[in-house]
Amino acid sequence: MENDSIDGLILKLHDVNAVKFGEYKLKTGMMTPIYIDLRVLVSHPALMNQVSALIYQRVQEEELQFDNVCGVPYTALPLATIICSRHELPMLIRRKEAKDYGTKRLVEGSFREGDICLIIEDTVTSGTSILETAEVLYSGAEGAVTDAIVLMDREQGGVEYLASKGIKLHPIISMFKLLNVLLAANRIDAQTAQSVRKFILDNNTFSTKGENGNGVPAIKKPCLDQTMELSYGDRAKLPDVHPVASKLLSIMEEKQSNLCVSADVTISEELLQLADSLGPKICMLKTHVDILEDYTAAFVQKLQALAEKHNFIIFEDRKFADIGNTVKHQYEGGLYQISSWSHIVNAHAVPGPGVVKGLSAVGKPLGRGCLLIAQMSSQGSLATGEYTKAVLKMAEEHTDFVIGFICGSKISKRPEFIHMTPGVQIQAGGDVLGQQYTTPEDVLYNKGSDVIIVGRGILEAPDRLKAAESYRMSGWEAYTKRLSKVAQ
Ligand code: 5BU
Repeated sequence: MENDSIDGLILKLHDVNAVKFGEYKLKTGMMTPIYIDLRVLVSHPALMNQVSALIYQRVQEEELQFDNVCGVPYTALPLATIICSRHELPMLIRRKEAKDYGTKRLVEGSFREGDICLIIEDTVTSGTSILETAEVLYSGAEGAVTDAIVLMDREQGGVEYLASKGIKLHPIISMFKLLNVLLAANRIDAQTAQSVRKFILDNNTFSTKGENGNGVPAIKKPCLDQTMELSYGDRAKLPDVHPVASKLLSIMEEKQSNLCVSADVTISEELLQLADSLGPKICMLKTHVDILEDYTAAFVQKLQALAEKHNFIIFEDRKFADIGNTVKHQYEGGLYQISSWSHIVNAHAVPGPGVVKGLSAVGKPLGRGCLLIAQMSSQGSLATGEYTKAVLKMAEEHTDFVIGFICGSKISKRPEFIHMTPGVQIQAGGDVLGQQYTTPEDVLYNKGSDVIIVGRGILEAPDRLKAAESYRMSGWEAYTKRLSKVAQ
């Protein structure tokens, strides 16, 4: 599903007052700082059509199999009607009350035993309305409802609750996405977005401990000693943070980007062109200068000028791994004179602390920073377990030069250290030479890393700029979601 069309829809929903900020009471009795009122949609036919088309698009993308469609009354009922009419699908209507004359049916429309019904809903908080509809439809017959599509998921546990009842919920817009789009468009301020995020995470309605006895998922109590994770901007201001780390963290906050592009191209002109076009989307550009066929000193000058113009950090992924004296020469001299232009370099810890000392002798007076390779993204990497722990210890002993790690997941709780993760693509998988990919969401939200490093995910995309924006957006969404996560 195209990100652009979802973003546009979110703004339109805000235009027509379907999304409101303030103090509202939900059906469950819970007070909420954000209210989603999609009943207004019926007054906006173009929007009705757009929403119906997006729902149907999801049906096709997921290749959902079903015999009938039912919209949860009332808001989703006309949406289901449009979809069923346009695509000639049989529909069912659920009555809210059984009529007191005639057949007393709760469901209108014909269905046979064994039929599967797709449910369409406008907003989900806990998921109970969908479950109730599913129960009414086939008098609770198991397996009769396998999937439901919802326009707006408040991300308060509905997906998990329905999954526990055997129903897969497919949300079109999630709360965190909505907040990020409205924030990026200056429709809401950062404080509002943050308070809503906190509310959503504190008020998850799904508890794995079970239900409260009447079919309503138990409300998980927010813990009292919750601590919020520091934002990139706050970490930039910590008293002990290294100047290069501080600069990078400030850029990340300002540009709302935790994306580092790995510019693995072999012609310098193409690299410069990449840096110029993707510059506004990234916090950092990673190079392998030794793969360039036409490296010149003039090239690095141009690259430095672009880093200034677009405000990004340069990271030469040199992976130093020799004795201190040798890496000192490799860093400072030779053809590339890396220390003169690259803000950050990285090193393997395998030679022992001498490698850091050698690099530091050159880089520290220039105000440069270094990342230690604690883990690698490649299959069968030996940098695991005790080795990773030893790398962490080495970093802690050299905080005047080491600013963080290349790693798969967060390995240090020190907020001054920055965790950067390569092997990232929108779809998990790998290449034929052992590279392994995880998603931005997994890296930033689940694994707690700070920066995603993306090469071919962007370089091989038909539209590199569009791909970079899509990685930036998903990276930022995952980070903001994590930021509000209550510490366990
Ligand atoms: P890719 O095209 O997104 O797979 O490129 C990943 C880049 O990150 C590439 O330049 C690698 O050299 C670099 N990399 C990596 O993939 N895995 C690692 O563990 C380290 C660096 Br360290």
